[in-house]
Amino acid sequence: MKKHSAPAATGAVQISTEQLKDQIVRHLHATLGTDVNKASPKAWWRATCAAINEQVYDGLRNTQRTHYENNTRALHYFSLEYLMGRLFSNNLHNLGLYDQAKQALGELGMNIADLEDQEEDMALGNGGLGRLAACFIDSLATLNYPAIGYGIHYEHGLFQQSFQDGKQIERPDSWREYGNPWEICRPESVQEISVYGYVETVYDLQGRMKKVWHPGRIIKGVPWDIPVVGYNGSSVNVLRLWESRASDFFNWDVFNSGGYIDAARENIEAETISKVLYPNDETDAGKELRLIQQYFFVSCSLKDIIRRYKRAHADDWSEFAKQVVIQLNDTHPAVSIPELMRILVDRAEMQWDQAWSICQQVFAYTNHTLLPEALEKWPVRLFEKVLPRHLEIIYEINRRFLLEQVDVLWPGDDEKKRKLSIIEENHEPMVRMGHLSVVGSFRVNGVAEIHSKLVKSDLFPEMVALWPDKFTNVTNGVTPRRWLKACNPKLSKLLDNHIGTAWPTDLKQLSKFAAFADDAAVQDAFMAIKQQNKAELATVVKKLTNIDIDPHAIFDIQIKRLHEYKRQHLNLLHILALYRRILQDPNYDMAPRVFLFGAKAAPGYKLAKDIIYAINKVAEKINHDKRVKNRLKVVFMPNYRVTLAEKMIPAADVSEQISTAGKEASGTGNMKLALNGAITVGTLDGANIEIAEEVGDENIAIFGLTVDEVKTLHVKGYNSADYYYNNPEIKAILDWLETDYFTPGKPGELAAIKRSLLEGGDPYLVLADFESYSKAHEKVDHWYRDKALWAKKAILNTASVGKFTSDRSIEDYVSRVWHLEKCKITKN
Ligand code: Z16
Repeated sequence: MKKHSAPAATGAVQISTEQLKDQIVRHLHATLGTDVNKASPKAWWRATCAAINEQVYDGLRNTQRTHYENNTRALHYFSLEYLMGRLFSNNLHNLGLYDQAKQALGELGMNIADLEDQEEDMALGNGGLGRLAACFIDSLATLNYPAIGYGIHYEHGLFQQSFQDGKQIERPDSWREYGNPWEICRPESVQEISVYGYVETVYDLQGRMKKVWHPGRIIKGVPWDIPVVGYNGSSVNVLRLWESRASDFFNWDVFNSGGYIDAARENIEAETISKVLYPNDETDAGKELRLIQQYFFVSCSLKDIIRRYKRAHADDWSEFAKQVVIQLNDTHPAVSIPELMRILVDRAEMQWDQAWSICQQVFAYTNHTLLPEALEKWPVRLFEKVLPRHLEIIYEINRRFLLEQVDVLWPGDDEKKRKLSIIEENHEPMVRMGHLSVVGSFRVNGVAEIHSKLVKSDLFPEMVALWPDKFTNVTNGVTPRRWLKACNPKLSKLLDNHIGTAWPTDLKQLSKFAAFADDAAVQDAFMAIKQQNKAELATVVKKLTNIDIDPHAIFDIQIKRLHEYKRQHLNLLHILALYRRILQDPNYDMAPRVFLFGAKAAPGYKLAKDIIYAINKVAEKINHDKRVKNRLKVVFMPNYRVTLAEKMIPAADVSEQISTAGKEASGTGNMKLALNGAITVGTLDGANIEIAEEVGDENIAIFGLTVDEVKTLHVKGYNSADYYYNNPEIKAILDWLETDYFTPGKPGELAAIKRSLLEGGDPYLVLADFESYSKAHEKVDHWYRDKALWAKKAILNTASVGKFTSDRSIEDYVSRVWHLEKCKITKN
């Protein structure tokens, strides 16, 4: 076996273990007001965070000074969501101090893992889109790109999930109830923003028309900065999150007029804006508060950017588009486009054409979904009430677009105008945020090859005809620092020993590991690590669910938001099929399997909650059925979140990526699982297609209809009942769900799933893909029985997915969209 000694991380922080111990103890005394012999684990955690922050803040100061001195062009990432998880071990790893901190704490009598567990997840996001933003800001800092993330400082992140008799219960997430050691309040940078009111048309002395917005409400935005530490002591960038407060100015007014109670009420209303994250992924809630959230953070952020720009350029706007690029993470921040127009035209008194030219050089838009129910539309009526001036500006953007673009390419074609108009003219007129984003951006990207193709062909074909070069692809990625190095330390060590230690920032290096795929000793080491990770997960499962699972069984994992298109119910039907086969044939031969789920359902999504309930009820029955003889176990992990993902992913044998082809834009869990050596059972959808290309057909179990076949089937007319009547196994399983077998004394409780698949027409083609899915699982079962074969496939998965580092995604954005320069940070 080739050995590489780990070189001292080049840019890593230099500090001795003794110094680190001293810092921790000093913070225990001076920051926490306690002592080594009586400090709680929480106090130890906070003291250690404070010690870590001493190193972080050095990097932060150096980074901000270097960027300022070099007058760098910077990327501004606008996102309603950042799913950060915990920062303790992440910051230590990126500073190169994890092992040292572990040692220091050990010598102080503390276990680092216990301290890590003191931290609440920072869950300011729903799922893939929010976690992508978190991986991207990690990569931006690691690659030394000047960048800032802007978002909302939600008081409550994504709800906490528990189960009561198998049903999802939501409780509020109060992640910072007792403070958050990673954030810095910056009162010197507060902003004020306006909403509501009316627009007045006035004429100046030269007779020029001007629009004056008289706002109805003024709200204060208070910024909280979270330092984002690059790997190996590179840059420390900032995530700036805005918290809403009542404006002092406005409150005094009401207060003085004697309206004390009214003032208090306005306070509450202002603070409501950043109170809670909307828990819907991929459905447009369409609520007034949500629009205000979007506008609030966008307006604060643009004013922040402009304030910084003006420090160097005063009122000279000519350099603005050279210094500033803004990435819109989905359409959620698309109101940025009319807001920047308003600032330039109404405030800076710029000509429309010049302002529009700046906008079109500054904004770029990432599309994350094709699902119609996720595409944001705001009723014109609501827009007018909340942002009357912005609606006028959108009308003007639209007027010029239809006249100068659409009518030029398709003269007199009203049908084209109707389809392309930013305003949907129906019974209730709506503002189409996707159209606005495409029109206002210089680049539009999808998040995987197939998805970007479908964005062009199915979502915006006419926009492509107008601007063919506007559209591009950037396939998603994940940070290997969190999703391999930190979460799977044993596998990381094995990789260090065989391929060297450069892989965390150069993930293509993993391909060198392929040379060991047939090496029996490496196979054994690899599988022994998987076995240990599974044993550790089994302990977590026992603690959270009281279910005993066997670490020698196949760990088959589906972790993602609960959605019909993600087809957790297809997985469930297959589990029922296996159970039924076992009951019908007591000697049914299968490698023992544990099916693990992790998923939150949007609180208002009835069928998603029904599916959770069904999985829990089926699990209860199967797990207690002696006849199963431990061949089958089903576990629904409560409160799936980043921290739980970090424990499940390293323990996965099988990765379930089973969306209906064409529906999952990319997926990123698929990448994390393959990176940790899980074999994918998946459809040819999203990034699965690119994973299959990288790992090779023999190292992935692909099944189901392709995108083209799905389209053809829908055109032909899909009749799910055919599958029900023609496949006795499907019929038996669906009928089973209607009985009281899984819900004793309460027949029909699980019938909603059957109904959606039959009367509901099975819009996601679950029954059409069932047989092929079942076959794929039989293949996986056979592979697993051959230990060496499985080990080889698992190793080749880890070795082949270097493409899916978020560092590569960021480099793609830089060359195709952002055109940034790296900025090496100097120390002083
Ligand atoms: C989200 O997480 C995604 C799309 C969307 O419209 C809204 C939310 Cl909250 C996901 C996609 O479903 C997933 O395929 C993709 O990998 C992820 O965004 C990141 O691009």
